[in-house]
Amino acid sequence: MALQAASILPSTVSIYKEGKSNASLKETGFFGVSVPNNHLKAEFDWSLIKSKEFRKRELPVRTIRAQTATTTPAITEAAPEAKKTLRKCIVVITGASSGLGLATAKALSETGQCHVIMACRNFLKAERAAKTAGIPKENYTVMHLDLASLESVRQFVDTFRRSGMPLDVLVCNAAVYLPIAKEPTYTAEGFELSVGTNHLGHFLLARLLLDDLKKSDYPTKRLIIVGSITGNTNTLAGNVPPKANLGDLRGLVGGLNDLNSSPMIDGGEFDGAKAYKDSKVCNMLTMQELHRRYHEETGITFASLYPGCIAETGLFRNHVPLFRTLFPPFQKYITKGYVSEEEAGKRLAQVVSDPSLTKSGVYWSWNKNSSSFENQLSEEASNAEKALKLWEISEKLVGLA
Ligand code: LMG
Ligand code: NDP
Ligand code: PMR
Repeated sequence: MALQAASILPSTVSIYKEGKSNASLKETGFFGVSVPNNHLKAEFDWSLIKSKEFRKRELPVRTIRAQTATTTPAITEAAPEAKKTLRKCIVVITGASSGLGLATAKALSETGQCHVIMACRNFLKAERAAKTAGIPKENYTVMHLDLASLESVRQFVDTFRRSGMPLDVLVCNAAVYLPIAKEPTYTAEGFELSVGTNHLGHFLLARLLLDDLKKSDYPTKRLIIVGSITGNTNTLAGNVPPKANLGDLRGLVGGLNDLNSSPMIDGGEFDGAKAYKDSKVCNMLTMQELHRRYHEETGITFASLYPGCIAETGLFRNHVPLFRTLFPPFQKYITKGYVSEEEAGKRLAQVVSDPSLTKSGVYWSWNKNSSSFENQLSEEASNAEKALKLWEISEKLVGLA
């Protein structure tokens, strides 16, 4: 049995049909339906989302019926029991003020079925970025989050909860990359900045927001942590020095600063590029540990991904100008690993809302035809023992244990 968008009522929000296999849902998908955007803009009252009454009130809905593929029934024919109504999906994206995060927010907004919380450290920049990207006001909210401060992470969680909005998807996307730094810099709590921001800030955020995700009544709840090929030493890209390596995590145990031991997880000398790649290994290990601990109990889908080499994003803002000039053509014409921000945003948006990507514990990648597939992680990035150790040390560092 196939699903069809049988009736699109004027004030529509979203479609969903529960209890269908991924295979059948795939045919329609969240992206497969044309949404009358102007209706959404005009008629969706986003203050409904904010209100405490949110869960009680029924938002305007589009209906979809399960039926055989050939007939297109009139709206009135829809049997009440076959109707499913759904509010907008509330998606928190960290670092949505540029690059992948912004492109994802835009792609999700364009479905007309999501409201994005842009969790950003620079409020004005995020507002401007959303405006420039053409994201309609009713499809996003900017909230302050500085992942380089655990206090800010806790404050963000508090602000979000006070907004009264449910949480359906969390996307841990923000990152910093400091390839030419000679000396380490630190987060507010004194952790080396790359691992402190990319891993520890997100670790605390994910742990705290897990409770909110559990409470969501949305049909699919997801927690996504952006990974990367460069953290995976089973690839060519992952073998460009310096290579990721967490070692026995002695530097992390010491608190990632050179007062106690070392700013590097493995206890070695500071290297900004390695710290970034190590942080990506942490992101991928954390996703798997979350999956092992919580997937069965909560039904939440945990996923990571490599969206492709988005060679023109702000991630390379700290690299030497020559690198920033040569890197995009190198990736386009030599490695052929290049993707545009727009394409990468669509990929991450799939992991957020495509009904066919609900498998948990997966590291998604895309092939040359832009089809998603489950990719293999390197030995270290899939080491369950290391994931557990990382989890336990991280929870001590962020004050959860
Ligand atoms: C280092 O900087 C930092 O010092 C280090 O701390 C760490 O951060 C590291 O992993 C990150 O980066 C990078 C440094 C050396 O780069 C520079 O400082 C200068 C920029 C060099 C540009 C690097 C990009 C590669 C450009 C290749 C040429 C591109 C031409 C493109 C045009 C295409 C048009 C059609 O960075 C390096 O590690 C680069 C090493 C130097 C390589 C130079 C030769 C490259 C040849 C490319 C082919 C490689 C082979 C591979 C595969 C494919 C086959 C077909
Ligand atoms: P960008 O630099 O464009 O985006 C990073 C975002 O993170 C920015 O919005 C930035 O905010 C935000 N950010 C940085 N530090 C903090 C902080 N302390 N608190 C809150 N937000 C912060 O890079 P990309 O879009 O490329 O990176 C996004 C993700 O994609 C990262 O996880 C990266 O590892 C991953 N990735 C990127 C690839 C690529 O080729 N570019 C490839 C594979 C993975 P602000 O705008 O204020 O600076
Ligand atoms: Mg890499 C063969 C494929 C390939 C891919 C997909 C990437 C992705 N890179 C590849 C190959 C190579 N790179 C080769 C052969 C070289 C030597 C010339 C090379 C170099 C290189 C540098 C110097 N690449 C880099 C850098 C960076 O500074 C970037 C980095 O490591 O950031 C941590 C980077 C990247 N290459 C990629 C991707 C996706 C990056 C960005 C890193 C990330 O977002 O995780």
